[in-house]
Amino acid sequence: MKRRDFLKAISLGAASLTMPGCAESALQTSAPAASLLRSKTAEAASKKKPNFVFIFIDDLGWKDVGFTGRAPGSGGPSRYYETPNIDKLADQGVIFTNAYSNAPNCAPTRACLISGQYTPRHGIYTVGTSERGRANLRKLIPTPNTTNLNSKVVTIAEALKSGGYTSACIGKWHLGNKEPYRPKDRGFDVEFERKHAGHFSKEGKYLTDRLTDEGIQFIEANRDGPFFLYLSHHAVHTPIQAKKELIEKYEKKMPNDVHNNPTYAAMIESVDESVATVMDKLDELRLTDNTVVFFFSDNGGYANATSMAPLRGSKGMLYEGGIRVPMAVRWPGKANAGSLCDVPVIGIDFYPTMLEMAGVPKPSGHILDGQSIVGLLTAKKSKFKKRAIFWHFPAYLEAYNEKQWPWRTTPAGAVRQGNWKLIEFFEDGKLELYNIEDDIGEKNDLSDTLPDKVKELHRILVEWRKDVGAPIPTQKNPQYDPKARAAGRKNARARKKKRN
Ligand SMILES: [Ca+2]
Repeated sequence: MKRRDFLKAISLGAASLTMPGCAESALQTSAPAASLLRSKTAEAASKKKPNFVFIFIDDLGWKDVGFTGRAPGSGGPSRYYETPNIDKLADQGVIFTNAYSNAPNCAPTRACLISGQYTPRHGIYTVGTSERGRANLRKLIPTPNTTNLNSKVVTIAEALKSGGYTSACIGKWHLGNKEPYRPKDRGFDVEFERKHAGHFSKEGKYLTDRLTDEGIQFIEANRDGPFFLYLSHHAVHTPIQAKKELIEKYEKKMPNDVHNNPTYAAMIESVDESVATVMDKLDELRLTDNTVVFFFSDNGGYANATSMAPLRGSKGMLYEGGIRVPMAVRWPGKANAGSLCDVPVIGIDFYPTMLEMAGVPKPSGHILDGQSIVGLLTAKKSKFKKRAIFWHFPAYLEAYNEKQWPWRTTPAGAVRQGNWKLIEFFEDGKLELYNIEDDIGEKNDLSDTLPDKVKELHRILVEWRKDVGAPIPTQKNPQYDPKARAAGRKNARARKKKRN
């Protein structure tokens, strides 16, 4: 790390730059975090069921916030985006440097989070149809997709309700908008969703601010708790739209080769302001000590607006840029504030985590595929069992720029165990192997040099697919035309040359 980046990272807080491991590796905490940790009210609050505020950002890339710049190999925080309030929140909790969404796009990640189950259990593999892109470029017939979360699934809101919680879904749901699939049909007492396209209402109100207002109202109304606020922002998803005054601020700022879109930077700053507003409200109502705050994104960033560098790829891919996301958890008096955790965790872990924190039993007959991360938060790391984590994406996602052409992904699956990651592409059975710790950018495919490791990981992946009943597309698509693929590539190259 360059000295300039090192100093900048240090100035952001007291968290470790290179410390591996979890809560037990915490360094000296920053003053506000330490005061939270020692707070007497926190001790009193620990006897009550905690409130949950889950701040969920749509398409927020791994390097779109400052705090992920503390992860080893990240190259430091963005020099363009500004997220002081999100970084402050992260410093008061545990930063997870290897946190993953369950899928590289919106709906499946949300279905996994709300159900606590991997995608094959509920069948929500992608957004809309799995047959995206041009038919004559698809070699296989992909697995059909489901768009509504099955009513038999016990949602996290339903499980918490049995423990006396009041819940709100504010913002994006994406798991069915008709009865019986709406949030209020699925255990949420309060729901609020925008009634307009884009990020501005007819009256000019910015959506991030509107959702924040609704979240604040819910907190105020339920201050006696326990409550679960699922604050699911539409930012920073397309359309890239932001408040004029913030765009102007970033237009005056020096861009760099990876982050340079003033409107996108302004969208991120509005999210940062939202986080500040919610944290201030918790302080004002004296709820901070008894409220667990989660910060998470549903998939990697949109390649035409941001960059996850040094990670490879972007939203829609099983490379790290598509699935590794910013994550922090603040749990005053319990979580080891100011620490980094490098143990891989994934979206399905939130459900069992919240149940453990709340002392609410697991719903009977409902399979939970994740593992509670309470042990990782509280320095009882031995409580956390080593395991592999998996992705199953038997669908096509079309490219949205020429660099990706023709696909962001073809049907694929992946497994991560320890530092190793294997990706399997179902069209041709291709296997790619990466050592994520040594090669965060997935530049060196080690599948030829380490065939035994490939075999070991592939066996784990195959066994997992059997366990969860994951279908693999094998049927050839009769519309597939290899010539169309070659011609399309040639045309794309020609267009690029003409532009240059
Ligand atoms: Ca998304």
